[in-house]
Formats: sequence, C-alpha cells, structure tokens
Amino acid sequence: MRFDVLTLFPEIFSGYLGQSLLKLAIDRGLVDVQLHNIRDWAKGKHHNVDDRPFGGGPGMLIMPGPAVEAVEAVRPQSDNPGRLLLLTPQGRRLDQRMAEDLSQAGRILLLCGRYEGFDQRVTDLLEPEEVSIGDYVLNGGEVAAMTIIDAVVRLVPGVLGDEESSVQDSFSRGNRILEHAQYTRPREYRGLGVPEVLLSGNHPDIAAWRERDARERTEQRRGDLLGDKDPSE
Ligand code: 6GU
Repeated sequence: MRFDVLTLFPEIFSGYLGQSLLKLAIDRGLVDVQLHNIRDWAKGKHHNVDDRPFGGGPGMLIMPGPAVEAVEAVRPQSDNPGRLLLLTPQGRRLDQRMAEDLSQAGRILLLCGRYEGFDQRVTDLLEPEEVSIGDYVLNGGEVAAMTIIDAVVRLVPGVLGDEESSVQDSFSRGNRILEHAQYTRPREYRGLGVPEVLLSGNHPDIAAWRERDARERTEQRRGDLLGDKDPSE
C-alpha cells in the first residue's frame, strides 16, 4: 500500500511515521509513505503558494498552480494512479466502510489543505474525492490525512498480527457493536475486582457475558448503531 501525502507541512508527519506499528509496516515493505512539499511546485523567487480570495474575505487560499502541478508530477511516479483524496471539512465523512474500501486501492494520494482551503479550480481540474473526518474544523488536512493512513494501514494484510486482527473490530464490515469491557492483572486494584465469570475458565459463559456487555454498552452509548440499517448505505 502506497500513500503519497501532498502538504505544505511535511514535518508534521515525521513523528507519526516513526511510530511502532506504522514503522514496522514500512520496514517490512507492506506500506510506503512518500511526503511531497507542495511548495516545491511554487513559482517565482518567493515560492508563494497562497494568496487572498478574490471578492474579499478572511484568510488565504492555496493557489491552483502548485497544488495541481504537484499532483500531476507525483501521480505518474507509480503504475497505479491510485485514489486522489482532498481533505476538507466539506467532504464525505470517513467511516470504517470507507477505510475498508480504501485499503483495496493499492495507492492513495492525500492532498492536504491549510489556510482557508484551495482555489476551486484545484477541485474542478483534479476531480479528487473530497473527504472529511468529522463535523468539526481542523487547522489543516494533515491530521485528517494521518487519521486516514492510520485507519487504512491496519486493514492491509500482514500489518496486524493474528492476535490483533481487525476483523472483530467494533466497526468492521457489518459489525455495528462496540467492544465489551476487558480486564488484565491485577485481579484486584483499589478495591475493584474483575467479573468472576472471566476468571472461571468457562468459555461459553465468558462469550455470553461479553456479548451481553457489548450489547448493553452499545445501547447506552451508541443507540444510533443499533438501527437496522447503516445510514451510510
Ligand atoms: Cl479533512 N480538514 C479540515 N481542515 N478540517 C476537517 C477535516 C478535514 N475533517 C474534519 N474537519
């Protein structure tokens, strides 16, 4: 799985990319993340990438030239043209189903905006898929791009061990239930014990307890998940 991140702030990604699970996946050749600085495609001696909006208004917009030319230069670097995502709070909201679909693409290009966003002609010319990670406003697309990489990478075969397989995750395909509570040692901490059934060795009883706990917490916290239909379908 190859990710190409196009951003004005590639440094934001360095700590994240050096972190355990992702670093391991990169070292094992399962994942490749290429960072590209949009400013490298800026023209003129000041390498400007942003300017004020025509018609007035607050903030600065990323000019079409650097963004469009960056994508046009990076896209042919691999045989797979991949899926081009533009990160914006105006995009389609990311969910587990979208992450699963993206994990099949082989390659994802992530175009990160800062300031007040991109000149409209970036979208008109590149026709990217516009993606949001939720209904709140971030200062830029970088944290959203990391979120997408993080959600997708753990679905790439081989990235997670068998032990931590993603198939039973709360939101894996068709699974619209939260996970049950879990306990580890010590058996007592500050006067709080562990449900007796989990210490019983009775595996049918343990499975039944976990199912009930998962159902109860889903009802209490996320009743919206229990409707008979996925609202994204
Ligand atoms: Cl993708 N970008 C920005 N700037 N804000 C967001 C977002 C993206 N998703 C939610 N909020």
